[in-house]
Amino acid sequence: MSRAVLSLGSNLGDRYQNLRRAVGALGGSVAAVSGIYETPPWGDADQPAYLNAVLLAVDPEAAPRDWLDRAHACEARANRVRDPERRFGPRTLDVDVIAVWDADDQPVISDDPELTLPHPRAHLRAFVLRPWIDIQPYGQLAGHGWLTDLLNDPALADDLAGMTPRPDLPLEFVV
Ligand code: PH2
Ligand code: MG
Ligand code: MG
Repeated sequence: MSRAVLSLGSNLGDRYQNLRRAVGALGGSVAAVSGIYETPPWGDADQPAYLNAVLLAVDPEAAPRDWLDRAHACEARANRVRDPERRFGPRTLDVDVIAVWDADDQPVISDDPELTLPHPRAHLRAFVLRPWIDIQPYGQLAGHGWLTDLLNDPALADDLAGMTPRPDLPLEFVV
């Protein structure tokens, strides 16, 4: 058994369609999806606004590495376009593995550079934490604590204030 929190982001092309396709590609493993938020670009200001969402996926068979492979497969299906020169630059679809729990419900901790768990910048990113708390109100980020506390950090206040919920763009009815 393995559970994963994945974050979805898009700021190129049909952003909503790109997120819907990602949820569709993950299929039956998707257990919960957040709302979509329109978010100002983080890390590299010179790019369009993102649509972001977070989902919880469950699969009794999946090893941590399988979640990364599935994330990459989603990106490939969305014909991911991205400038390799810009680390935090624009992209059609980004699917990041934020956190994974093992069969005993323990958080997986890993410093593997290809799949660092939990995601090393998740605690800094309102565009991850805010949608995540939609689906796990009592969620914790291993090594950093409760999502509620992280979201109350004044360092995130501006980013949170800049986010707009997009209830006009539902994700939960994707088939
Ligand atoms: N992803 C990035 C860089 N910056 N900013 C926002 N708001 N949302 C993202 O998903 C995002 C970003 C690269 O992964
Ligand atoms: Mg990313
Ligand atoms: Mg990524």
